[in-house]
Amino acid sequence: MQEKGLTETEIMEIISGKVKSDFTYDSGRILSSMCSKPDRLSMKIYSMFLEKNLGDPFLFPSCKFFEEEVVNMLGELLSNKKAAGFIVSGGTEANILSMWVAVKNSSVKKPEVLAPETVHFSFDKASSLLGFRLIKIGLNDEFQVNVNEMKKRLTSNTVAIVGVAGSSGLGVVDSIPELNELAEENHLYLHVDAAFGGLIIPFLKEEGVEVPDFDFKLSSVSSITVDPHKAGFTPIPSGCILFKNKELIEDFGFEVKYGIGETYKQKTLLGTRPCAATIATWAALKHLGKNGFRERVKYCLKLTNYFVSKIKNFDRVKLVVAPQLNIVGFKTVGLGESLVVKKLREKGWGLTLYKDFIRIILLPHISFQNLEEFLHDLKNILRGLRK
Ligand code: 0PR
Repeated sequence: MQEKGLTETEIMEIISGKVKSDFTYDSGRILSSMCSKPDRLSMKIYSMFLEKNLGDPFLFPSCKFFEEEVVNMLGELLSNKKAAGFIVSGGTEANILSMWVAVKNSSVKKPEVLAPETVHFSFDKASSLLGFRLIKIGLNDEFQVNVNEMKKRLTSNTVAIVGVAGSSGLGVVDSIPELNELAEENHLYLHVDAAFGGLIIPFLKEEGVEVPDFDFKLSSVSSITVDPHKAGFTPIPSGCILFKNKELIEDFGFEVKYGIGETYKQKTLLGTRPCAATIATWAALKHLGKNGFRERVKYCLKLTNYFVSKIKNFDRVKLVVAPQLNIVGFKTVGLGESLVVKKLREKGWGLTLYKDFIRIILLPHISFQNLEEFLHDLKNILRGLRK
C-alpha cells in the first residue's frame, strides 16, 4: 500500500483501464455463463445497503426479515411453504451446508455420499472438508445418473444421495423421482442441486416442456440448492439452501453467545454476510414476480430452440444430447474444440470449453441478433479449419 492515497479520478482511471478487458452482459457476447445481467432495480438496491451484515441480527434485524421472505418465496416456488433455509454465498456454500447437515444428522462413522458423475465440484470440496467418501455414479444414455448403479452402491455407510437438476455442463435433470423412491425405501437424505435449474424448471414445466419433478413435491427430498445469482437475475453473491423443514436443522449450528442477552445458533459457513445481496435478491424476486420469470424463461426457451434448429444443420457439428434446459453442448467433429473456442474468443465471444465440448448457455442478455452473428462466425471458422 502506498503512503499517500490516490484521488478518486486516479482510482477510477486505473479501474476503467483494467475492466476494459472483461466481457460484459450488455454486449450480448457472453455465451457460457450461468449468470446473467442482474435486474436493474436489484443492482440499485444492492449499492444502497453495503454496510449491512446479515450475520449480525442484533444490529441489523431487518436482514433476517428479507432472508426469511426470500426463503419463503423460493420455498413456495419449489412446492414447500414450510421450507427453512438461508441465503448464502452461492451454490458451493449451499451444497456444502446440505452435506454438513446430512453428515451431522447421521451417526455413521465412515459416511458415504452417492452422487452422479456430473455433480458439481463443490461436492468434492464438501467431501474434503467434511471427511465423507464421495462415490460418483455413472450415467445413462441421456446423461442422467444411472439409478440402478446407484442402488447397487448403497451400503450401511450411505448417509445421503444427490441428484442434479440442471447439470453444469449440459443442463441435464436427473430422474429425481427415482432417487426419491431410493431415498424413501432406504431412509436416506436426498439433496437436489438445482443451483441453475431451480428458477428455470418450474416455468419451463408451465410451458409444457417435459422435465422430471425435482422439488419438494417429492416427499423424500431433504434439501435443495437454488442460486438466485444464476437464473434469478440478482447481483453476486446470492445462493440459497432450502431444507424440507426447520426440524431438519434444529440441532445443527454453532452457538453465538453474544448479542442482547439471548443466544442463537449460526447455521451458515460464513459469519459476516452481505445483506445488500439479500435485500437485492428480495427486490429482484418481488420486482420480477412470477410473470417476469415466466417471460424470461419463455424467451430462453425460444433462443434455445432457435439455436438448436440452426446448429443441427451445421456440417461436422454434433449436439452432445438434446437439451432439456437452456444449455446446449456441442462438438465439432474432427476439428478440435479447443481450437474452435480459441478462434471464437478471438472474434470476441465469451465462451469456454466444458470438458470436451462447447457449452452455450442461453440467457436473456443474449439477443437473436447476437446468436445470428455467433452462428455466422462459427460457420466461417469451421469452414476455414476444414480447408
Ligand atoms: N451447482 C451447480 C449445478 C453449478 O453449476 C454450480 C456452478 C454450483 C453448484 C456452484 O455454484 P457457485 O459457483 O455459485 O458456488 N457452476 C458454474 C459453472 O459451471 C461455476 C463456474 C463458473 C465454475 C465459472 C468455473 C468457472 O470458471 O458455470
